[in-house]
Amino acid sequence: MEDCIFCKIIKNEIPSQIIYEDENIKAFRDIHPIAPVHILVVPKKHIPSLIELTNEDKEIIGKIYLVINEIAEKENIKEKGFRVIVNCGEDGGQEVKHLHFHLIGGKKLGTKIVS
Ligand code: DGP
Repeated sequence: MEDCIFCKIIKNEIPSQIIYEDENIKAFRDIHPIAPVHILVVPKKHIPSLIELTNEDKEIIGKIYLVINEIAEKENIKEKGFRVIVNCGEDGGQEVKHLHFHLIGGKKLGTKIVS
């Protein structure tokens, strides 16, 4: 999608620190990290948000979780643990309207995930 910042990152029109890439998925470091490891994992297909998933996206969402595990291992946070967050819509705090999974770790995270 033309105006989507993550679509531009996917097409390498905007630079990013790429962590993982395959035919359908890209992962890159968040520009405003909230922890030592803060990586965004995104489908290359422009899906605006979680609520716009369709049946045809089932496979890619499953693959995204496997990729998250792979990245967690490479980033050495698999053993100690990490958090995966999907913000959805205005109340959910979603700023970028392209479905993305925050992979956050590398420090002890608070137990309160709602603020
Ligand atoms: P959310 O609030 O869930 O929509 O999170 C969007 C995240 O995207 C936010 O943590 C900052 C990150 N972000 C926004 N623009 C860019 C960018 O141009 N490059 C990178 N690497 N991350 C970005």
